[in-house]
Amino acid sequence: MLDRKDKDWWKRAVIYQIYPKSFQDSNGDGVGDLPGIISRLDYLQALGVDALWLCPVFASPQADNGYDISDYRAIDPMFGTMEDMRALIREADARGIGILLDLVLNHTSDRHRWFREALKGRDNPFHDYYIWRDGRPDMPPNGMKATFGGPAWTWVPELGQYYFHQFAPQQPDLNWENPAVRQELYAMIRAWMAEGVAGFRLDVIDQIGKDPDLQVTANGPRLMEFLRELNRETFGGANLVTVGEAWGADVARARRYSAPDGSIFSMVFQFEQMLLDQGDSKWEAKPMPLPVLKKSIARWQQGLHGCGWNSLFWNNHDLPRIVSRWGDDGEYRVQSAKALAVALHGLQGTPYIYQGEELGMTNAPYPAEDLRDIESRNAYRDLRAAGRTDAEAMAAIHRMGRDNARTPMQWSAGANAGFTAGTPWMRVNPNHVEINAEAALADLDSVFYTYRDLIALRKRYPVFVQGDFTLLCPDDGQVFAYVRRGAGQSLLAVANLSGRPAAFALPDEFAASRVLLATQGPPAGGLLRPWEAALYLTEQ
Ligand code: TEU
Repeated sequence: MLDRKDKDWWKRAVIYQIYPKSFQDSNGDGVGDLPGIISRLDYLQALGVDALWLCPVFASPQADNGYDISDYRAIDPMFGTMEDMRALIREADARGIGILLDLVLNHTSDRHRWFREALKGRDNPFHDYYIWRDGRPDMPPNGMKATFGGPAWTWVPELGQYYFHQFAPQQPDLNWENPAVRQELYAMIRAWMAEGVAGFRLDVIDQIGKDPDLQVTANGPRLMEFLRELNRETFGGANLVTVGEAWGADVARARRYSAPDGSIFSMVFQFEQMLLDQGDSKWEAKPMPLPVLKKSIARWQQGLHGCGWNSLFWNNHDLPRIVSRWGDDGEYRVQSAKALAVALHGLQGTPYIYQGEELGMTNAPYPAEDLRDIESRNAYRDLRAAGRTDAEAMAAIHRMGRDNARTPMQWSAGANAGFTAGTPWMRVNPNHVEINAEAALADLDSVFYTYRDLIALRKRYPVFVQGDFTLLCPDDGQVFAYVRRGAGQSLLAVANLSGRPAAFALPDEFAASRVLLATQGPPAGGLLRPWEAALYLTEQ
């Protein structure tokens, strides 16, 4: 068990991400909830994770599944009560597991009291909590587009003004230029800290310094100033884990965000690797040769070593399932899920496991009427309007849509995968009869145990946390292999990320090494089986 009082405890931690709506329902309303999470803590403890990041559970009209918050200080009744949250924090803590809350500080719901007040008039004290520009109904201030489609400006006839929203119109952006806004948010964060949370994930945090007149959202002029103030006024010095979501981060920026002086965050989520297989938009597929992915990972590993900290993830609630994306969700599902796990968990940084990843859960190619996500629904409309056929639009959504990750957690082969006794808010993937936690726990060869072993190894061998990074065979199109050296140990990670056998010669340094983990029995030497992966260790 990690002691969260230790400095930088999160460098040794593995964090599990929960999408609360889809994790476990306890009361039969078809929606996951906090008591449901509590009932699954033993499972998470068996896996060995140190903390849980919960996607937003605050009061919300759910236009964007909780990323539209109407009260930051209240739990949405759909998820439970404040008492349930306290019980979750307590029960998780008893198992050595901390709770991370998801802070959405860039925008609120349009149903938040601040926005409803703001709508009452230009002289209302809350009006300046949001970003307004005068104009005419047919002439927005500029052509900025919202992430979920349509313009980023919405007209309010009563005020004769537009408000700015980077996401849906139901998600008006807060005006960070207003010190009162910042102080309200800091006070709210301090209140959650007082409840004993272990840390925070900060949604689209690199957008808070935006300048809509310059058409700049990420990395705006006052961003670093706001981030330092946020740190100082809240979690700075509190030994919490903080991870900022930063789509706009390059290596240099990530170094500043995660600087060892602790002045901003523990780490950020950056998305360079996640953008490599897409063209102009996520709906356009682009081939991604393996060397491109490897070199990108190597640059981040080396770029932050000793002067920053990486987060490691293949999945989250916005991304398609990794076995379907870069693995093989058919014949080699189990083997490819394991190989991808090994490839990621040997790296330096804090690994994140997204619910169901430890089971090798796959994408869910549902028909249009089963789509729940605002982004996918809008994308379908926009792709059709741009001349794509129904089949083309659906293929793009099936490949990249966010609902792939959001189907209910597959606990068992039973009705609704054991997720709910009622009607699930979103359809359960029919493959739960084969892919589920009960089956995984009963099978020592399952993906679950590879994840469990990887988590345990990270705790046991300091090279996982401290080692540097050297990429082997950078141009090999099948094998991802690298060496980590540090703390008197050398770790070799090898993964055949293809469905064909691949040649790989063990480097001399590892001739007398120990196999820490092998996904397909003892490695044969010289030739890797399809999707085979292994970890080797030598100690000086
Ligand atoms: O995501 C940020 C974000 O930019 C995503 O919308 C991303 O661009 C998209 O999924 C890729 O097409 C965060 C949350 O993780 C996401 O769930 C929210 O919808 C979004 O912010 C708004 O709060």
